[in-house]
Amino acid sequence: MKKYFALFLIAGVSCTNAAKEDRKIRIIPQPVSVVQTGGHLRLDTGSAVNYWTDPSILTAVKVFTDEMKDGLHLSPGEHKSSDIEIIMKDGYGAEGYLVEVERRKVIVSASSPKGAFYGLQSLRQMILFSERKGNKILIPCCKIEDYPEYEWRGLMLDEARHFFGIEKVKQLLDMMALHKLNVFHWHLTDASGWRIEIKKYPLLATVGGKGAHKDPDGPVKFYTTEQIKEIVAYAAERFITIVPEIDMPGHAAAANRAYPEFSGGGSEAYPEFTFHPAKEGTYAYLTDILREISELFPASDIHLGGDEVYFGNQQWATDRQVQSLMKKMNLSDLKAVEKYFINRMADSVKSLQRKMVGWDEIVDSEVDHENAIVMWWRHDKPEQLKKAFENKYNVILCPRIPLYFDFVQHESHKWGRRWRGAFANIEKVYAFPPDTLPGFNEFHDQILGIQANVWTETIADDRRLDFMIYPRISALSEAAWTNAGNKNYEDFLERLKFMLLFYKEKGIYYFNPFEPGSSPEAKGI
Ligand code: TNX
Repeated sequence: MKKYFALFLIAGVSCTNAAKEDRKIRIIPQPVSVVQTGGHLRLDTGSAVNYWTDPSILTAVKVFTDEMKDGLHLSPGEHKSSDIEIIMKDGYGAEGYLVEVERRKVIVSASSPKGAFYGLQSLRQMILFSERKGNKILIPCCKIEDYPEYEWRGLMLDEARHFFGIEKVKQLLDMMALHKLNVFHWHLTDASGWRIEIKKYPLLATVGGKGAHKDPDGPVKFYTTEQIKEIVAYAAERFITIVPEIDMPGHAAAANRAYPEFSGGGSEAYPEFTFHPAKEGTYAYLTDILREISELFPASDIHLGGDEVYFGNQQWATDRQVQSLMKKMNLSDLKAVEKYFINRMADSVKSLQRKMVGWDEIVDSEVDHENAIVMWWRHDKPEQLKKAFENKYNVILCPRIPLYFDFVQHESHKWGRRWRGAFANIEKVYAFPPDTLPGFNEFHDQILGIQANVWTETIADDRRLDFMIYPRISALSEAAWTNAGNKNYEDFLERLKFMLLFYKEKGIYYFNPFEPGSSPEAKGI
């Protein structure tokens, strides 16, 4: 922190008592254009937000005013003289906005409620990170034009290996919204646990939900359908889409504990790892599950996994029914069986009027590119990214390095993954995506966006979860939102210092990249 910033707290909001010369505007992710016009606006605890011009933005305003409650007491409603005015009009795109801070008021203009919400989130950061005098907040007059670089700005949380629960997920959604991240990919099923209630197959949750990674005898933990609805609604109020993942045909051991009749067996290291690819009943069962999923999640996409099937498909080779399926369908090897399975389930997803998302293995299964989105995760296989592009898939970039947040972020960290020594420090996250990725320029239109994945084999509690997500989430947001030409790591770090204060205020145990020693590594397993 530069020395002229003395920190203090007002009504629960961290801010800076900055010196006169501090007229900076600090927003993460950095907007497209910020022009300061001189002078400042004073807001105080009685400031009002005027939204009567358009009731469609009611949710966006409500979330904003609730968020500001700790600091400013902004009251939504029809006020004669409004301090913050929101205007809906054409020309700002699906997610863009214009914020104009004048001496007497702020005007947020947008073409969609989502854009208005993002304008308010920028304003929220300006309020949090601006100079204060008593109960007055001085916001520099300015004009901010903004829209995102990528439409898919995702974060994935694996709650199958370890379960964190509603409150932690809501906090994560809050923090995603603050950073204008808009897709929460929820990894709800894996070998260690099945975390979502399915009415037609209740044992999935009550039997499959038992235990956690390395703790098979741990308590049963899952989300009820009511809880799922609550979280989906909470996300929607923050303009976040939740894309659920039901992993198949591998990573299915938890489901197979509940309904062993659909197991396709496993390997020594990965017992009961797969669904059975040759039983008609498997497809009916999984389609029923996806139907319930589609009723719970309004997202246009459902993630089917499709990764690492070879970890545990050995028994397919000797299974009598798989053998006869191979003969009948002329499938020459187990890769062909996997392809058959994925395409059957892709058809199910299509019949539910949804698009499938899958890990980059699905490229080899040649699912219809019109109905599938590929997540490129194997950073050691750039050729798979190229292949996805060449086969016309829309792609989300989430390579392990630097976007797997179960990888360590500092040389000194002991728990968590590395790849031949390499890890995922904040600078690499920030610099992503490099234009040297294969096909990056040629196929740029097929890149929907970027996503970080928080796998939790080594993350067993909230403290470590925080430590792995923060502050990399801030770097992720700028990587996803801000155009490459507008990114500047040094400047980001200056803004990040303020964001760290906000994390602290929220009780988040973040890693401090400025002083690694001040934030000892949270223990993993
Ligand atoms: C690979 S990413 C996996 C996950 C693990 C992760 C650990 C992917 C599609 N599969 O099952 O949790 O590595 O980093």
